[in-house]
Amino acid sequence: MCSIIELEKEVDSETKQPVLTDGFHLFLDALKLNGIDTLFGLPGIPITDLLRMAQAEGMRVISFRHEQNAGNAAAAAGFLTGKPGVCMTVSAPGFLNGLTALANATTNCFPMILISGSSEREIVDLQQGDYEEMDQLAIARPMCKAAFRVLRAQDIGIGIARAIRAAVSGRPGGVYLDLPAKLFSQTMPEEEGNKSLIKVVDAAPSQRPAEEAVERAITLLKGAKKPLILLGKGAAYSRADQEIRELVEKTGIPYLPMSMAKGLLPDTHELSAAATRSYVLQEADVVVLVGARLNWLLSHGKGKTWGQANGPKKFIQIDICPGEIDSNVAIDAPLIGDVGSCVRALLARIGNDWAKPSQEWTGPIAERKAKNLGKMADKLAERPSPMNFHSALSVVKDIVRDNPEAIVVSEGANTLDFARSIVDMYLPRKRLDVGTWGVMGIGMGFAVAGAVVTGHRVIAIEGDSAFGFSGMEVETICRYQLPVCVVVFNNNGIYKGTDKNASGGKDTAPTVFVKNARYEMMMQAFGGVGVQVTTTGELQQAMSEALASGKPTLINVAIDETVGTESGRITNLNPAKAVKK
Ligand code: FYN
Ligand code: ADP
Ligand code: MG
Repeated sequence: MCSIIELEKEVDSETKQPVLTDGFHLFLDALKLNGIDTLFGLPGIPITDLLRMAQAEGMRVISFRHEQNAGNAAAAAGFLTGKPGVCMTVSAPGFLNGLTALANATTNCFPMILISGSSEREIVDLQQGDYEEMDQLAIARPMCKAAFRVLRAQDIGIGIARAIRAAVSGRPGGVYLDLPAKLFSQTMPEEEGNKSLIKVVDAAPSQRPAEEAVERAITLLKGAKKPLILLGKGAAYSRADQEIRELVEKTGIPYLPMSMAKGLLPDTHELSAAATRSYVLQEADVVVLVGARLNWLLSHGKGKTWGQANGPKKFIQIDICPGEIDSNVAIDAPLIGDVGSCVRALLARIGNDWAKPSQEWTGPIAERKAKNLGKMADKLAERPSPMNFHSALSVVKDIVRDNPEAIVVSEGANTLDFARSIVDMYLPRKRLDVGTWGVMGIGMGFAVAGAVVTGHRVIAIEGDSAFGFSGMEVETICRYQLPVCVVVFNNNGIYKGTDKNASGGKDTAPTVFVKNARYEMMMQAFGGVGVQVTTTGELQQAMSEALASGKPTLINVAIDETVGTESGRITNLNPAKAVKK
């Protein structure tokens, strides 16, 4: 608290009253003090005026049509910038709409802060039926990395500081900050209020691995005959791009990028083993996990994916989270720290005399890779009518090659899976997709964030079902005139468009949509460019024009409705029909 003398400095010359500040201003000042200049959200009680004031004070306020998309945008902004993305929602239903994005951010290790207005504690705790009454803090806590509530104006600074540090330190993740409506109108002397604000120092400190851990890893790697480096989205997020490239190229070890690590090295890199994924996972004897978890996407590190018949693998795991080690299988050489510090520590022990893997390992990889790339090239050259996923994606592949700076967003089943192996990425942190959960609905939120925080063009490669989850945000994209090109792979349904209602009834099958839906008219409805295409030539022209103009564009691509596979490449996750009746 400040002294009387100090207080006198703040006295208004006419009224002789202390100059006051309030919760609204303290909240915005705390965000700006910490370099947060963009808010993603949806106005409503009690945050409407707050968003107006934020905009009036020069912050970018991106207003959405559904809070889940605003939350996804904040999460993607966190991944792309390394600073926590901030999503603002109203209480109860708005908070709940943002919760899926908060949980998804936490699962993906993206730094994001969900800030929701809330009802008054004294009414909520007695369950007296307040407007949008909900104990939001209790509900959020299990879904995120940390959760706080601020009740007093003088605590706003510490609340924002704690939320920022929790979101980005260690393993990044989602944080919830609960602000009851009454907080914003609380006043306090301005100078005291300013002193209560905290500028966070070194929010995500580097964490160096222990010497003996580095030694252990180097010894294991030196003894490997068939080493493999596996890059995860944690490696992409770490921004240790040069170190990672040097590790691969100095050791000559083949690498496999998980989907959001694509582009850390160009997918065309000679040491990429992406086109021989099964072979290298089964045959490798020492696997270096770099910011990648041995979760379902990697068959939990066991079973036929890993060719157990060839004997147990040895794992070196670089991760900032100690609790991740041994989560699925024993890790022989854990390296706890941030990717940059860990890789630099390894590089310090890798001299120019490092023995690169022998031809016995790299030879079969190169052979299989050439064969698979050849088979893929043949498929991509086909021009069936109607188009299939391969022919349409061959066009997208070339457009992305010619626009390597563009952000690529991808969601769907077949659309997602085929795009992952067909559309090469050339630069880090340019691909945003369904991530660890495989969640649908991230598309337009991620696309808006990509355009807003990078200023680059965005290409959203969308299954028609996936697009449906967040499609209303095309209005948001048009409203802010964002350079987003949405490419909807329209095969009339989920997986395909030919399922039949087994009862013979008049309802369509659960996976089937309106035939030849005119998605492009949604973009036209809001002043954007909408195009329906039925050939690769038309698709190529529409995408080229969209990338050149930067106008919000939706291209509705007619895809053969018979060609999809149930759940794309994870059809095995569907439970077997046990009893045939
Ligand atoms: C990869 N491949 C290629 C290429 N790239 N062949 C030729 N050229 C290129 N460029 C080969 C690769 O070696 C594999 O063949 C195959 O193509 C598939 O590669 P992919 O996609 O990398 O590997 P795979 O087996 O699908 O990976 C498993 C997975 C992945 C679970 C990590 O399927 C995935 O990330 N799925 C996400 C699913 C999801 O979240 N869906 C959203 C909900 S869908 P082989 O080596 O012969 O195996 C709801 O229904
Ligand atoms: P992917 O699905 O692409 O393999 P995951 O999301 O499974 O990637 O794994 C990311 C891992 O990276 C998480 O275990 C997380 O703790 C870790 N991680 C995130 N950021 C960093 C960082 N800067 N340094 C080291 N590890 C990190
Ligand atoms: Mg579909």
